[in-house]
Amino acid sequence: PQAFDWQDPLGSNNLLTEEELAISETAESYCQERMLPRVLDAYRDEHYDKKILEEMGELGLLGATIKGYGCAGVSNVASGLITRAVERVDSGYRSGMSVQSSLVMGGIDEFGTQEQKEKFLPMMAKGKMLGAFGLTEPNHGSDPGSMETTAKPHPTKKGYLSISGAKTWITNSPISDVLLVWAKYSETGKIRGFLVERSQCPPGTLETPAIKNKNGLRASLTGMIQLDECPVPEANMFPDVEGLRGPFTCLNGARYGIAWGTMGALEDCISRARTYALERKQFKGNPLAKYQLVQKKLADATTDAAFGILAAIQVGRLKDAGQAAPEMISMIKRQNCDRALHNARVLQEIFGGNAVSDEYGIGRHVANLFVTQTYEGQSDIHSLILGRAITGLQAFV
Ligand code: TGC
Ligand code: FAD
Repeated sequence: PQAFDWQDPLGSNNLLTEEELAISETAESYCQERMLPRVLDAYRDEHYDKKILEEMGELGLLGATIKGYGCAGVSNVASGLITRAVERVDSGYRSGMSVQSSLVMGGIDEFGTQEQKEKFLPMMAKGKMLGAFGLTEPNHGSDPGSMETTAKPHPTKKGYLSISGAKTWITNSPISDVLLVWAKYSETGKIRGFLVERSQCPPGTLETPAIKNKNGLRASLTGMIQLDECPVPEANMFPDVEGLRGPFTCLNGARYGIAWGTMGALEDCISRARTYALERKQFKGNPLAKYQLVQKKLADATTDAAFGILAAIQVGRLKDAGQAAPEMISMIKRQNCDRALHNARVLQEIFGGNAVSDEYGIGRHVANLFVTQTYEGQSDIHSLILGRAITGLQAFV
C-alpha cells in the first residue's frame, strides 16, 4: 500500500494528470520563492505589488482555463492547483488573481463580444491590464438583485451610456484599468454588465478610493467604485446576458477557486503548526506534538484539508465536463471556507503567545479566512442556496 503522507493523506495527487502536476509545481515554486518573501511587509503596510500579476502573467497563470487570447487553456483542476499554491502564501494574493482571472477575464470570455475579447483578454492575460468586478453596493451585499446603480442613454454623447452609482468593498478597484460594473439598464430595468475603462473616463466621473485599515486581507487592495454620470460606449456593454445570471456565472468560477485556495491556506497553517509543535517543548522537555490534545487538532485539520481537496477535484472534473451545478460549487465554497477558518483558529492555539506575533503567519491566515467566508456569498447565504435546492423552498426573503 501507499505510505501515509501527512501532506497528501488521501493520495489526491494520484488523481492528477502529469500536466496538472507540472503546473502545480511551477505555481508552488513561484509562490514560495517569489511571493512568500514579500508577504509580511505587504501585509504590515497594506501594500499590493502590481508586479505580482505581471509575473503571474509571464508564467501563464492568469485566466488559465481560457482557450486562446494568450491564455493557457488548462483544466479546471489545474487552475484550482494554481489557486491553492497562491493562497498557501496569502488569501489576498489569491483574491487579486481571482478577480483578474475568474471574475473579469472569465466574464469577458463568457459574455463579451469578439471585439471585447480581443481588446481586453490578451493584455489581461499578461497582467499588463488589471481588472475589478463591481457587484456589491453600500446598501446591497448579499442581495445584489436590489442594486441601485443605473445605466441610461447618455443625454449628450451619441452611442454612449451614462452610468451612476456606487460599489463598495471592491478588490483591486484602486489600481484597476478596466472595471466590470453591473448596473440596471434603464431601457429594460434588467441588470447588465459594462466594461468601464479608466483611461476613457472624463475627470470626476469615476473615482476609486481605497478602503484602508482593514483587519484582514491586508495584502490585497480594496476600494470603492463611484460613478457619476460616467460616459461608457455602448460597445462596452455585454451584448446578450441579462439579470443576475451574468454576475453569478462569473462567481461560479471564482467561488470554485476559493474552495481550492482556502485549502492551500489551511495546509500552510497545518505545516506551520506541526513544525512549531515539534520544536516547542513544555513539561519535562516534551515537544507539544507529543500531547494528545495537540495531535487531535492536527488530525482534525489534516482530515478536513484532505476531504476538501478531494471534493474540489471532483467538482473540477465535473466542471471540465460541463456537468457542475452551481449548488455543488456553493457546497464546496461553504464547506472549505468554514473548515479552513475553524481549523486555522484551533491550530492558532498551538502557538501560545507567539500566535500574536505576525512573524508566525498563523494570525494572518485566520484574519484572511474570515474574509473568504464572507465574500462571494457569505457561508449562511450558501446554506440557503443549498437549503433551497434540498427543499424546493426559498428562504432568502
Ligand atoms: P435567484 O432568483 O437565485 O437567481 C436570479 C437569476 O440568476 C440565476 N442564477 C445563477 N446563474 C448562474 N450561476 C449561478 N450560481 C446562479 N445563481 C442564480 C438564476 O437562474 C436566475 O436567472 P434568471 O434567468 O431566471 O433570471 O436570485 P436571488 O436574487 O434570489 O439571489 C439570491 C442569492 C442570495 C442566492 C444571491 O443573491 C447570492 O448569491 N448572493 C450572494 C452575493 C454574492 O455572492 N456577492 C459576491 C460579490 S463579488 C465578490 O465578493 C468578489 S470577492 C473577490 C475576491 O476578492 O476574491
Ligand atoms: P450583508 O449582506 O449585510 O450580510 C451581513 C450578514 O447577514 C451576513 O452574515 C449574511 O450572511 C447575513 N444575511 C444577509 N441576508 C440574510 C438572509 N436573508 N438570511 C440569513 N442571513 C442573512 N464585492 C464585489 O462585488 N467585488 C469585489 O471584488 C469584492 N471584494 C471584496 C473584498 C473584501 C475584502 C470584502 C470584505 C468584501 C468584498 N466584496 C466584493 C463584497 C462581498 O461580496 C460582500 O461583503 C458580501 O457579499 C456580503 O455582503 P455585505 O457585506 O453587504 O453583508
